[in-house]
Amino acid sequence: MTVETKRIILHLDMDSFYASVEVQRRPDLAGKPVIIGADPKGGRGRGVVATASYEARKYGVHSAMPISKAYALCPGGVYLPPDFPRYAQVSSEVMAVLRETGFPSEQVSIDESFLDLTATGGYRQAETLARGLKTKIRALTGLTCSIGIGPSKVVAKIASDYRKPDGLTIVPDEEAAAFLAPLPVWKIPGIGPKTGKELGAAGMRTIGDLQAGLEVLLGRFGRGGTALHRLALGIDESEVAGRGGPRSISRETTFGEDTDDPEALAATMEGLIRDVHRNLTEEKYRFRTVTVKVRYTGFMTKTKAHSVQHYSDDIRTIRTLAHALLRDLLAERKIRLIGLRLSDLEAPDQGQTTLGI
Ligand code: TTP
Ligand code: CA
Repeated sequence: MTVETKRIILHLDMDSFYASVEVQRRPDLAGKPVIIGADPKGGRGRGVVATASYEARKYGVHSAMPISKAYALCPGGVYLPPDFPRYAQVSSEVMAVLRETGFPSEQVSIDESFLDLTATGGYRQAETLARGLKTKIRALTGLTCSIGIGPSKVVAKIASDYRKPDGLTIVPDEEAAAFLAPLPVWKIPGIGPKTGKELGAAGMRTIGDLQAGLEVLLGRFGRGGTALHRLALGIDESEVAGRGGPRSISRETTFGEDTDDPEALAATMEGLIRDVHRNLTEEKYRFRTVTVKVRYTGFMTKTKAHSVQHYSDDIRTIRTLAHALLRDLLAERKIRLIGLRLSDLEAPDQGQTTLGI
């Protein structure tokens, strides 16, 4: 018979990350609405908002919103272009603090990571560790983060988002289902607008509705319904992978005006190649897969990828593949945006095992 150990999982997420990094190095921006993203060009700019400070969010500005809309909502805001190398640097400082705890950690984005704290022995010890992390990250970087602790990744992630900024939310196993019940269904990672709408049409708006609706979920989603029902109860067996580091490195550029000029496209791609390669070598990673994304006039988007047999950090490999993939994606239409991603990454310390404590 196997005895199931109850796990204690922590999820940490930096608060308004890019914007906070900018405010940190320019204290005169503190308390102001700060918006990071494309140049608004007095309201006629193209491209989107990467993130906004909490002050700017009060105006309704948020990530992925067209920059022109952000400008209409908040013309008095401070608009800054992203400084990716700086954010990558701060991110690695934060992630190093998490790794130094010695507990298994899994970085899931530039500013988010899970830790498996089961070995601390209890929620009280996990809470002490979480407070220590907040203090250390603040002392080192000047930034705040929000932390959730729970019995699974899904609960920890939803809990870290529950009280922001500078939050700490602890949800022990026996409270997980009741904690989740009143929250809207889209708080569950993976439920996008489409599934959210479909669930809403079936009368399911809160996670509690999902908890009580196994029959309906099975009818609508088949076996996927069981998985969704379990997530709604906070049950999620997925493990903290135990490896740090990003899953991919990517950059994209939106053109000021849609273009089909091969030279302009190639020149822009060259810039993206250098950026992702710089980031790759700074992190001492190697990649196996190169993906090019193209968004055509009218928003249709296509991607094409190619994987090489052996891990590489060679800029010439990236260059050859990126330009070839881009050529394959050229169509009769003009292009609004191109992007480049390196994935299947190998971390410098991959292969070494993480010590439990
Ligand atoms: P998030 O963690 O989603 O957002 P955030 O840290 O800015 O704010 P919050 O306090 O709500 O966590 O994303 C982390 C960074 O990733 C964010 O600072 C900017 C970048 N980002 C984009 O560039 N585009 C996007 O659409 C999103 C969501 C994030
Ligand atoms: Ca964040």
